[in-house]
Amino acid sequence: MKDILESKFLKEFCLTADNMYRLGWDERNGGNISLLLKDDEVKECLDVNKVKRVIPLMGVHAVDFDITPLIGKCFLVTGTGKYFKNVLREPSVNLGVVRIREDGKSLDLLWGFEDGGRPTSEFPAHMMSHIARLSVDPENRVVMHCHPTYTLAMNFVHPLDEKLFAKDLWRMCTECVVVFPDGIGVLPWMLCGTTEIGKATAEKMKEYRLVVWAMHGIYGAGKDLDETFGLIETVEKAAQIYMLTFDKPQCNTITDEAMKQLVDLFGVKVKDGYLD
Ligand code: 2HA
Ligand code: ZN
Repeated sequence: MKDILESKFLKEFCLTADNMYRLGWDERNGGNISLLLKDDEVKECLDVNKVKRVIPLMGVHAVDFDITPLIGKCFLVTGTGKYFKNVLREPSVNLGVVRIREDGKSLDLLWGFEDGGRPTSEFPAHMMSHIARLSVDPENRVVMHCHPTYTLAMNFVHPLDEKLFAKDLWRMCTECVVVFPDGIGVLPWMLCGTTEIGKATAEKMKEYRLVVWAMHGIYGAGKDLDETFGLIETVEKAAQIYMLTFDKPQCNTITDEAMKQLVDLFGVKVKDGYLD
């Protein structure tokens, strides 16, 4: 059997977490990632009949959402309280592979969390987001949460209106409208780690691949780690330019007309009603 540490998915996961840390998106234990694994990826490097430990689905609260669509699925996920800074150096402590059990209330640990750890406190939000994304895009495999600096900064100085937020980001870099033409969902400040924020995020995820948690961070979803990372990276770049320019006299902008030309050129469908 292949060593999981040599598998492409684990290596990419570790490098992604490391990049996120280096970019300053994941201070301390901030942020979390979950990757839905393909059956053959799992079988190639793990004995699926060997369960190391059974972990309750919820850390503190009772299970109050329906995880049925994900029963039997395996996820590679970051651990609660773990630091992105350490993922690359010590993956088997900071990450785990878990499979959703038949009862919908617990997880089989197949690998990792070697110090007795468990999945991120945002596991419910991740699972609900996977269910929501998979209902609109069967290819979706990644949910990623982090605290990118400029995106957060922008939450303090920009209205949290979804259309205004997306359009101001689109105006900051030419390719933004092409990278996230569906816009960006925005949630008000809410208590994290709860089923409520999980449900609200998942509701937005039916419509958007990006959801801002105001004054906290961002959620991204996509078919692989690169795509999801790239979405958040693009938003963060735009937010940086916004923060560098918003309070200065403005003399140039990217117009709606220019953005229309871009979406036509790249053949993407832009959110209805966003471009005049
Ligand atoms: O897991 O980022 O939102 C740490 C967090 C919680
Ligand atoms: Zn967070």
